[in-house]
Amino acid sequence: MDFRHWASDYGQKMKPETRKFKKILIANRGEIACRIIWTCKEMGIRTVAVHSDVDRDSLHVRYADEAACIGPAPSAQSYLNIPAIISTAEIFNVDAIHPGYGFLAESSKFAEICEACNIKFIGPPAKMIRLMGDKVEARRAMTEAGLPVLPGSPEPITSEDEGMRLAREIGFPVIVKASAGGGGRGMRIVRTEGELGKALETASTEAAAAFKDGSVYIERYLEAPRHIEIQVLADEYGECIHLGERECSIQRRHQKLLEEAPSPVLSPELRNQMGDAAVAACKKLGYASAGTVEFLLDKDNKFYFMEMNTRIQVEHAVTEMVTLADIVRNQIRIAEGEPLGFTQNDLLIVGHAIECRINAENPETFAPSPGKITAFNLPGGPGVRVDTYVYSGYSVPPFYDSMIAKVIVHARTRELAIARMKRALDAMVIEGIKTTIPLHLKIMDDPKFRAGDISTSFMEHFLTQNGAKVAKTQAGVVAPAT
Ligand code: MV4
Repeated sequence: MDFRHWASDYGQKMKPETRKFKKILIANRGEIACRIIWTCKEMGIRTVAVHSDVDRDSLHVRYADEAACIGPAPSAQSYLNIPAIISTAEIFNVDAIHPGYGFLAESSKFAEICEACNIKFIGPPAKMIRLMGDKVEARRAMTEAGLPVLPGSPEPITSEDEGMRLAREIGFPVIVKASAGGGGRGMRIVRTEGELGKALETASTEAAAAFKDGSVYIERYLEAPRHIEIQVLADEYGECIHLGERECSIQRRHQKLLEEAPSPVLSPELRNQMGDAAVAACKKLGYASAGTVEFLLDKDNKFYFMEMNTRIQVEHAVTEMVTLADIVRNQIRIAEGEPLGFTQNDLLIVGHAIECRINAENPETFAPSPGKITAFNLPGGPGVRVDTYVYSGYSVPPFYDSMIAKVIVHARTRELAIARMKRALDAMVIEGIKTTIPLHLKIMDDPKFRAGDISTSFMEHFLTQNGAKVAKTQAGVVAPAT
């Protein structure tokens, strides 16, 4: 038997009673808080949930061994409230904090405060978070570390003249991006020279308002690329491996709707090339923990570094399905100071996984649809995983991200995974609120999706063809809340 793909069990060798971490605080809510607690339980680690006033009835609070209310509903006063979270960690005497995604997950300041308080931050070193948070610096560091990047400005733009000179050199179309940005905020696509001045100004104003940093830079704009990201795991001793890629091109206004692994278009050679490049760069930089290197892939299958995410991501589950690795377990083990314990050759990618994000939203207008869930049924059966924090009778609060569940399927081939997703979504019942389940069912039947013919423009075309009642926007103009 070939057990290579059970590489994720290397962390199991350490008995719970000899683990470094006895208790972890989860500084998050929703499905990811539940997901982290599930792994902690399997590792024999006690858990402390924190929650806002309106999250008392969330499943993460029930799953945890202990729980504390850290503030009122607005996240600025609860899930982003560093003093409340740190004092809870002190009172409950935890060894480490897992930040999940969003909220404080990519706050270098929070990571630093944790370390200063002798609480291990389950994530990369604070300086890595800071480096990757500055997109101009990240571009420079990754270029030096050997990753291909699109032609662009090596520094933030300081004047329109300088911007024009650079843009002419790069060649139109170009894209103006916020140095402190990411996720699409403070971005402008510029197709002609005449548009550049205004784009620099509006992008900078938007960035200053969103990030308190108005600096912007310019890059060559790729038309309808694929968004492909490489999951990496690195330990604190310089070992690093990749877990293959995720295809994340299907998104609307920079919110991903569904993700899959592997990408329908990557050859094994290109996967190795992108994976090895990501790993080499992480090793050079001294990265540690789980991380994701995001690339844009053009029509000629050339790839370019875009950003690096220093957190666990929503879509990590598709990678877990095709590798059998538990990424949260590995994050925790690495933070405990354990060596990775397995090599690239110990990892296999088996079959195909698809994840559909189920949001409490009107599937035609994408308007939020919070409220009470009056009937609830989850799909099961072979190859189906559901990560959720809601249940029958639960009231989805209006204050946070609208994602209430993730349905992840795994099957031998992409075609079988699509069939499996359809039957899973068909069996899923959520009444009392509107959800994006009907939208996902339509995508599963879309000929282009079924052919794997997708790019970051897929949803615009899909929504136009399906007569969606949503306002169209220039890609890159409107951005989500998180
Ligand atoms: C780009 C691009 C094309 N060319 N950069 C969007 C989010 C932010 N992280 C960067 N983004 C893009 N950067 C260059 N040089 C296209 C996008 C983009 C995009 C990227 C990934 C997934 C969806 C997207 C939707 C629109 C634009």
